[in-house]
Amino acid sequence: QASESLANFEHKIAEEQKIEPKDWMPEAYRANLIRQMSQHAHSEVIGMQPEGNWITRAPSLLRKMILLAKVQDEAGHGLYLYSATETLGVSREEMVSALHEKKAKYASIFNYPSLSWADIGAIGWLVDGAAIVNQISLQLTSYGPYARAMVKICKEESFHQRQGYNILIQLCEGTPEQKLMAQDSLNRWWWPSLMMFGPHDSESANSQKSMKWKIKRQSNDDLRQKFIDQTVEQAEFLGLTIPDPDLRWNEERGHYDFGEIDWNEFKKVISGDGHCNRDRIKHHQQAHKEGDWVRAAMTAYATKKSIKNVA
Ligand code: FAQ
Repeated sequence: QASESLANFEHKIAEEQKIEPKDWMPEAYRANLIRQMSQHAHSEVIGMQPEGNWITRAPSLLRKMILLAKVQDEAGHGLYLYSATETLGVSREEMVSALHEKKAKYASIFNYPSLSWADIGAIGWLVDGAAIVNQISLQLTSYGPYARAMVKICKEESFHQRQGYNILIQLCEGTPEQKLMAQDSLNRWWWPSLMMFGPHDSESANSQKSMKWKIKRQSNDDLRQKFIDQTVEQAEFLGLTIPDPDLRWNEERGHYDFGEIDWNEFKKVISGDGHCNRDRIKHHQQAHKEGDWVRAAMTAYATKKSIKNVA
């Protein structure tokens, strides 16, 4: 029976068919998906904080409305992803507790502070830009609910990326001080954006299994290279300089060569010791606590409604 289920599962993976919530799946596949998807959901939600920080200080009503909509979209992405993860048999409470207890990670990038308005441009351009490269690839992931969530999320991220780039175009066409502000943001966000793709393939503990089961479709290094190749030209258009003296076109490879990432910094940030790790978790814990009454009211309402329906 068990070997038949496994053969069926492997056949579906080989044939590019989606695995659905009620299908049999190896426990390690389920656990790996819960790990990646819940961390993805946490990233979307924690990712609201650096931008939320600028809603009250956006330079115009229009920019404020756009930013507000974008941050709300991120909350929505978190919700799709939590719901998709729940189909694997884990509860939202368990996932949030794992985040609060620092057992579950979230994208390292959100532990950097957003210091200027230009950072909101850089987050949209680079952080959403990197997220899209990764998520386009995940549209083809083998788990159905995850793949379908990615389709909608990618469309919205695409709007986010453009709004960020648009902020930077405006700053780069502005005063010399504004252009300097844009360059300063690029200087600070470039390397952390490259870290979003994770460690080198040779160091990536989860990749082998994830690639075999088609949870991941392209490797960390391949996606990072794709992001760099498409972003260099965008920086040139803005007239900004990417802070990497080793960055140059390699005719033979047909890709840009680039310098080494500071992996010590990466490790430090993912182990909880970045600029903002403590603040981000503290803020989430506080907001979660303040939302207690909303959850209690919703539960009470649902109970009342179900009693009425029975009557
Ligand atoms: N940050 O073995 P691998 C967004 C961890 S969405 C923190 O290579 P894997 C939207 C990794 O978890 C951004 N931790 O891991 C937005 C593992 O630890 P574990 C989020 C990282 O899973 C924009 C360990 O290192 N996107 O930004 C990072 O095969 C603007 C070893 O690594 C996703 O989550 C990192 N950068 O590959 C929102 C996409 N990299 O779990 C607001 C889905 C690695 O064993 C504003 N996720 N680690 O304890 C993925 O594609 C993969 O999980 C990777 C990592 C590629 C991130």
